[in-house]
Amino acid sequence: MKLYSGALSLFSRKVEIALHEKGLSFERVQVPFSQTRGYSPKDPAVLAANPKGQVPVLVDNGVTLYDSTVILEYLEDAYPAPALYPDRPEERARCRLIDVFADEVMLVPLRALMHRTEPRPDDEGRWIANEAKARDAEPVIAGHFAKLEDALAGRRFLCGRFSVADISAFMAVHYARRLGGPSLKPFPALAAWYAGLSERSAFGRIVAEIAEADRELSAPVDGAFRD
Ligand SMILES: N[C@@H](CCC(=O)N[C@@H](CS)C(=O)NCC(=O)O)C(=O)O
Repeated sequence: MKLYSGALSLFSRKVEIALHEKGLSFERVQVPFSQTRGYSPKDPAVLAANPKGQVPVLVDNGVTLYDSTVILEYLEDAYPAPALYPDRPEERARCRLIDVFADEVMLVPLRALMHRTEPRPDDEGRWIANEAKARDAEPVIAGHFAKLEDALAGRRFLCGRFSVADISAFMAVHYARRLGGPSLKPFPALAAWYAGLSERSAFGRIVAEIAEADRELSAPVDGAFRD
């Protein structure tokens, strides 16, 4: 199995956590990335496999797939144990909705924070304008944290047992923290869930690898991982 991945790609790291949780070994190809040039030059294999030219791309048993959500569903079908989706259709659907919430809804305000890991522009006005957008995005992220807090009320995991919903939501929360987003303090259930997942070996390993990639590739972010 081969995974085309990015060292700071939230979606690639989501797939890597799932592969580790399932105990699957894989060859990882890290595509080039820099904070100034983004994902370039593009790996020809990624361009051939994905019309969007994005990572992650998974190649396994003659199947080539893109999009982290599609890849996770394939992994579940091809390698069912341990399961990363609940059993009951309603719970499976809920789990998929949380995955979409993390990937597509939480990502929107998170994007506004991403300029913080880029080198500070010479033009101070540009930095101030970017930072104003980031500040506007922070309460939106806190609102998303509140939704996860509600979903976690009285539960250890988001969908009954540990699932893809936890992986996807963890990645969005982790990126918010990495990018100096809102504190988890007002959200005790979310904070406990986040701390508990961080102790799983698959998560701890990826969190450490992202931190190492940040030391090499990213500008330090004020307020990262506060509280
Ligand atoms: N919905 C896709 C999003 C993938 C995505 O946005 N990948 C980013 C890295 S996190 C990428 O390759 N960006 C490069 C580009 O868009 O050119 C997924 O879940 O895999």
